[in-house]
Amino acid sequence: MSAYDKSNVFARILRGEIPAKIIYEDDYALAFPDIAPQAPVHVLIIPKGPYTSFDDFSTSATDAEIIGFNRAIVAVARKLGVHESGYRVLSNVGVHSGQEVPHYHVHLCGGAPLGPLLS
Ligand code: IU
Repeated sequence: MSAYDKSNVFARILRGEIPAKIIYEDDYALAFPDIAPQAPVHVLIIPKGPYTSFDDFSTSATDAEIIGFNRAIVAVARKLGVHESGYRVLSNVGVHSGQEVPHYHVHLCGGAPLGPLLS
């Protein structure tokens, strides 16, 4: 993966340059709805640091960032009421995955049975 591009759309949301409906925010993460939802609940959770992907984040972020970010995902699931019914957490990495936005993001989907991930 190439160097972090500060002009990517999620970096611009983090800087407040593009409006987003913020669902959750803490020191480590920001969450907002996906503009093209694939499930009744479909939000994106992003770390506040400049990481291009799950791979970059897991390699480069501090332990505190990694723990804080993962706990934020669970906090979002609780806040959205899908913690009991279940949900899916997915992150695309790089070209073959179809990753569109080069700022690490996790898709959190739920609110209904999601079906198999791979078919
Ligand atoms: P991907 O994993 O990089 O393919 O996911 C990018 C997601 O970001 C995708 O589901 C888009 O609908 C979503 N998205 C968004 O919510 N807001 C935007 O301004 C843009 C993409 I560009």
